[in-house]
Amino acid sequence: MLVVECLDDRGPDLSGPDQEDAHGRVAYSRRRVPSAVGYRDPVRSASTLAALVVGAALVSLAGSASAAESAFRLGVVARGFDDPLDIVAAPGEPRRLYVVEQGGTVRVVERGRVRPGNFLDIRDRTEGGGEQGLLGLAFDPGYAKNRFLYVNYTDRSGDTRVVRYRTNGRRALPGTARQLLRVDQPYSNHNGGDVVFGPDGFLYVGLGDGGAGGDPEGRAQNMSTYLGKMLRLNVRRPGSAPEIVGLGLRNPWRYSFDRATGDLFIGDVGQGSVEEVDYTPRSSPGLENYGWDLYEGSQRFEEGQPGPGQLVFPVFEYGRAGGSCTVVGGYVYRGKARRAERGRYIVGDYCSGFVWSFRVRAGEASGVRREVFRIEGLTSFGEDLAGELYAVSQADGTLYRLT
Ligand SMILES: [Ca+2]
Ligand SMILES: [Ca+2]
Repeated sequence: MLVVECLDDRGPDLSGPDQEDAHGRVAYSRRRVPSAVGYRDPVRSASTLAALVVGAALVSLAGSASAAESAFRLGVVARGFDDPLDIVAAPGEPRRLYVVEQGGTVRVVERGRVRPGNFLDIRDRTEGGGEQGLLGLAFDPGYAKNRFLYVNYTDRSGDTRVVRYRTNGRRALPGTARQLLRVDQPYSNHNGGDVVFGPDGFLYVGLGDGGAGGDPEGRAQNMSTYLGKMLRLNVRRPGSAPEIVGLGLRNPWRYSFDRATGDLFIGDVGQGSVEEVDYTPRSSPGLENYGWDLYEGSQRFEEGQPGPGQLVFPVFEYGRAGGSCTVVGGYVYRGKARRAERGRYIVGDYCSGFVWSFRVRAGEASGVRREVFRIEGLTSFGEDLAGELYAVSQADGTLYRLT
């Protein structure tokens, strides 16, 4: 029950998140729960003790903080955001950052100052709370000319929508909305939420398994649904069908491509004991099967036959020690401020606020290090045009820079 304690520390009303419905399955309500990414399924199996032991073993592999080794530091860029969930830079705008707020707004930060008003406002289309709301933003690689952006949000029925907007450079124009994807969400949780352009120019949309706990309808391994999948969309052909490029995902809240190599890193949120990062080199011919719900991390979770694709196990995983409970995938550092750190992948945990970094060598994590700082309520990392890294906290509404 470490999981629940983790949330109890930070929010109200965690009682009774799961109720058996008439079909004997766990029903997750649409009501508000206190975290965007951290709506944890209670540890409900008989193997709680085993899970804790596993967690302890894993975290020992995940490294410990050492001031001498840790290089990144945390600095405040701006405060006062309302449930910030994402940080994005736009092509052609080196001095601006865009901060996504869960309730349905996007704010602009320019030279460290938050511009008054909203850049985007879709509060009439979504409702923030729990794992729902405005969850992700991406600018078109050709934004400097075409002014297109893409958002991923849950609509007022709780279903996933990916919608394109055009902007006038100062704000997004509501009348330009064009829907690219809509996916039914059977439960309020595990909606994924990111939208990221790959080096191939496709828009990658990672979807969770639909929700509840333990993927009760077996969606992640079932190729006839988009839930539990990594999709890619051809935004130059609106209306064309998404392509499934990965399966076996539980809730890929944040993922990124290394801007230098094109390799893909996915932070996939675990069920009750293991948080994981999956690594897919750009050279992979696909199709990747990331294992859920047959595996949680590298631990067997359920018996059964896997769906198609090459089974991929995490390059990095950790357990529940220190109050960790929800992985927040980050970025490979490619900035200039800390040259010695270039090539390190940064990742953190929403509940414990721990941040780790490591390199990938020959397909394996090496030089795993826990940074000296914590970011309580960490919801996302971000990268500016120069490759410097940022983070946002839902706990204190702050945009940080990793310096
Ligand atoms: Ca869902
Ligand atoms: Ca996995």
